[in-house]
Amino acid sequence: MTDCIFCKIISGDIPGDIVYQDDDVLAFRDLNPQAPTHVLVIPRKHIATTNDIQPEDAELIGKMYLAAKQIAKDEAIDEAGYRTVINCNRAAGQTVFHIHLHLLGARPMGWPPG
Ligand code: DGP
Repeated sequence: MTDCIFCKIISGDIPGDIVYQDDDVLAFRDLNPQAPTHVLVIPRKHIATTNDIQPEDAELIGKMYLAAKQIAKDEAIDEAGYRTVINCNRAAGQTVFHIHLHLLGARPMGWPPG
């Protein structure tokens, strides 16, 4: 999508601090990190929200989690623990409408989240 910030990172039109990529998934550091490790894992396919995920996207969504697992290992936060979050729509705090898995770690985290 031409007006999507994350599609522009995928196309290289705007820069991203990319930490992982493959044919289906891209991951880059969040511009406004909420933890020492804060990476966004996105599908190359534009999907606006989790409400828009279709049955044929099931494997793609699984690949996002496999990428997150690999990145957590690379960042050495896998053993201590980390959080993965996908915000859906405005009440949950979604501001960029291209689904993204937040991978947060390297600090203690409370529950419930805000
Ligand atoms: P959410 O609130 O769940 O939609 O998260 C959107 C995140 O995207 C937010 O943590 C900030 C980040 N973000 C927004 N624009 C950019 C950008 O241009 N580059 C990067 N790296 N991150 C961005």
